[in-house]
Amino acid sequence: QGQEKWPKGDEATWKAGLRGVDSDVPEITKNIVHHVQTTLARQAYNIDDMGAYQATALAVREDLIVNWNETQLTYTKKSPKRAYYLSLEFLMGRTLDNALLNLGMKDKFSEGVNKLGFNMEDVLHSERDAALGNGGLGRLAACYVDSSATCELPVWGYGLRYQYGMFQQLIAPDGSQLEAPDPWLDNSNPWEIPRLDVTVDVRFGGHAEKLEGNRGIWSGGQEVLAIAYDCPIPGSDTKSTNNIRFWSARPRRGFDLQSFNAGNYERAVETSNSAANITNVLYPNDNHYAGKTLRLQQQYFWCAASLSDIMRRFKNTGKDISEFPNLVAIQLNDTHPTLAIPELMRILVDEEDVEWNAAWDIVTRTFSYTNHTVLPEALEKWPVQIFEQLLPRHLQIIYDLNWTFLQAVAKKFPNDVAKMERMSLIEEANGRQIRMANLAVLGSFKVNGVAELHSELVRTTILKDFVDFYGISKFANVTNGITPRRWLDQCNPSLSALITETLGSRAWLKDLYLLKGLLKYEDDVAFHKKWAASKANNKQRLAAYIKSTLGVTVDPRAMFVIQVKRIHEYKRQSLNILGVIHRYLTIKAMTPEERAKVNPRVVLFAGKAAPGYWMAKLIIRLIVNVGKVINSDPDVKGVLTVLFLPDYSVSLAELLIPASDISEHISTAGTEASGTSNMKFCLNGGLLLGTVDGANIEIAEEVGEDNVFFFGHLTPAVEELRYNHRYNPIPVQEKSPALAAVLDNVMSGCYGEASIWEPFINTVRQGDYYLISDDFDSYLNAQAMVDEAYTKDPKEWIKKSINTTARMGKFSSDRAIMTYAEEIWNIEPVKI
Ligand code: H53
Repeated sequence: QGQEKWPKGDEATWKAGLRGVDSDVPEITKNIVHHVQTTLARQAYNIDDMGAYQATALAVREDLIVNWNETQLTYTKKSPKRAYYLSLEFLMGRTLDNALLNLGMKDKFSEGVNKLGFNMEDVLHSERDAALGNGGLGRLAACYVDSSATCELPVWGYGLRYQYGMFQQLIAPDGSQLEAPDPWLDNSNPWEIPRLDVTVDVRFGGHAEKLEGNRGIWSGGQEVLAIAYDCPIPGSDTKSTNNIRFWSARPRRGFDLQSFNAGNYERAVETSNSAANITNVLYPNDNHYAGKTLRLQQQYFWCAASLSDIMRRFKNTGKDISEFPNLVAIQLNDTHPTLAIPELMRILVDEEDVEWNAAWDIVTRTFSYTNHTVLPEALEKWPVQIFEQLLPRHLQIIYDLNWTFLQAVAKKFPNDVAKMERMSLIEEANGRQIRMANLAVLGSFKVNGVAELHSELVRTTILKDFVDFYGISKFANVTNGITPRRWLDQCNPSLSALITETLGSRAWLKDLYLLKGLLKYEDDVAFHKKWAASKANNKQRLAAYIKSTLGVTVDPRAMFVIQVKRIHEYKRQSLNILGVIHRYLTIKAMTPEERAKVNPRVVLFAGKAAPGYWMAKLIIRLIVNVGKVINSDPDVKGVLTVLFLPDYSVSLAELLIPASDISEHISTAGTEASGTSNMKFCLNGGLLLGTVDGANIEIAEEVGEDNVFFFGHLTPAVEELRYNHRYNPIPVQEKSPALAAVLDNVMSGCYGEASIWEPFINTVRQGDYYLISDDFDSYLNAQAMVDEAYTKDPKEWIKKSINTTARMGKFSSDRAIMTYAEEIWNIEPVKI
């Protein structure tokens, strides 16, 4: 601090902003100073970037709250049908920049912040990511709340306020992933409003008694208090401001008085500890079911609190309970909130005295369910035994529902015992388990997948029996989308400005199809120049970050190839790194003259592996170690650089995505439900290299197949290929000599001892469930096409890039959320 000037910025402005001083300093500046002075209890003389961020956030939050209040009052007065988005994950990232842009106040605030001696970029970067999610599913929820506010739809999100979000990823010297906790609330969170008066009692355990008419009484056990924290979600260029209500767990009573009086203090506090534990930590699994009891407790805690809150709000309308589905739609984001179905039954039957069949009618007109995966290891099945202990009344309700349901199945498909077994809510094999997907389908009026191919797979594979039973009309598709506010305007200011300048207004941000207007300039030389300059600028920005964090210099003139997403075998980062090794070996075998002709590449990876996913962690380790060897080999210097960027997050994505020339979305066909980062890269003018999977297919339909690089086997071939791997295996050497050489190279010890990599290499050599060996040559071929397209005709490449961005209109989450609103929820926009 020694040489720093205090106060930063203009002393007169600071003084004029103080309380009680009459001045003509702009309101915004005054407000920031006011928060420095009276909320943070700090002064011009000791405020740093973090303090400036906090004061600015508190000032912006006031505008959000005013709009929030107005929005909520309007909803209460008009009493429209509302939708509730139940999601165990909301991967929000940072809020300040997004709020400023949506409010249209970024320039004014930047000016104020500057006057006070701070740089807006530094202030924005002082904010910590809210990482209450793992990956695609959680980020989708965040995009959807942005879009629902922007489209002025009466939608609330419900989630959990985890004390610890997604773990921080560190890379050890040997290349392994290490995990550190993410105490994101330590600096306090200016974006949340604690509602200490909004609480719900949630019961666990105890016993359930059955009365006549399927009614029941649930009593005893332990009660946990749910406390609401609200987070305002501003729409873009509208007053409409929605809400996510996050629940936090507290012990019902300070501690158990009986144990306390009996002199057992520790035992007394134990109960309160276990209650508060419920919202301690986000489970770090993506696309994988782990079966932890505490996770089921989280799910029930959240469902019970949210439903009680929704019911209370409904009752305030004074309407008869039979009107519930006319005023309430509830979307289940994956099977995580499926307990809301038996919970609503319990509330209606046991507490509201609604007759069982009438209650079921209400329930099945209220819920709809989004499936996000067909991977068997991701499908939730909870042991009946855990239910007996934690949720005895819900178990009774599930049994009663199942009884009636299976009778109906038997009636429709007489003598098809196998079908009944598959459709039952209870799996009888390997210990009795409750199948959450079956329950979600049973209790919902609509079930949707998240991309055309995925929805088709849902209908023809995992839920085929249900389609036979209910008919096709219960099953729909809503292809995922992304918010163009965060994923272009905010993360890529130079491209956003160019688009606005070219199209003459910012209207494209709320009607993304307007990007088509860029096509007029696809051959315009001056426009090409500006387009390329924006990309170059974003690559430099990323290069500077890489230099400052990893100390590595990358050349922004090289082609940037990026694959960022959760590390998972089905996403095949392994295919990418094996392809990189092939490239490395190829270049090494070249003469210097030949090398000089190679298209220089910087290959970037980022993503977290679930802490318990051993193979995914091994793949990270391989990537890091291959990178070390390649990056220090003078033979390939300037031609090939390979880096694993640690601790992938929303904020890092915002830096990476605008800088890609090409990104990889290379899952085994039929495994990636949709993918959403593919949309983000393409919206930012990065081309796509991918398999014919998930939303890649629809992206290609929109931007044109000649503007994407497709490779690999198609979904219908996968089953037979896997069968052959098992029963008629062909050695890798025969299938792909190129791959065989790469595997041998890994096992030669040049990236670390062979024994380290052997378990991974064996998955490719034997079984090869994810079809690396089947797709490898086709992958190399696609990479060669990429090199050719990039080097042969740079103009053509820029034209492809412009075309890609211009044709991404379909993938706005505004389109997706309006489809949910119109075709599933039956809700309408409400003007504030
Ligand atoms: O959901 C995304 C999809 C993506 C899919 C992902 C997902 C999770 O992140 C977690 C669990 C799950 O079942 C699915 O893998 O393909 O784009 C949003 O729909």
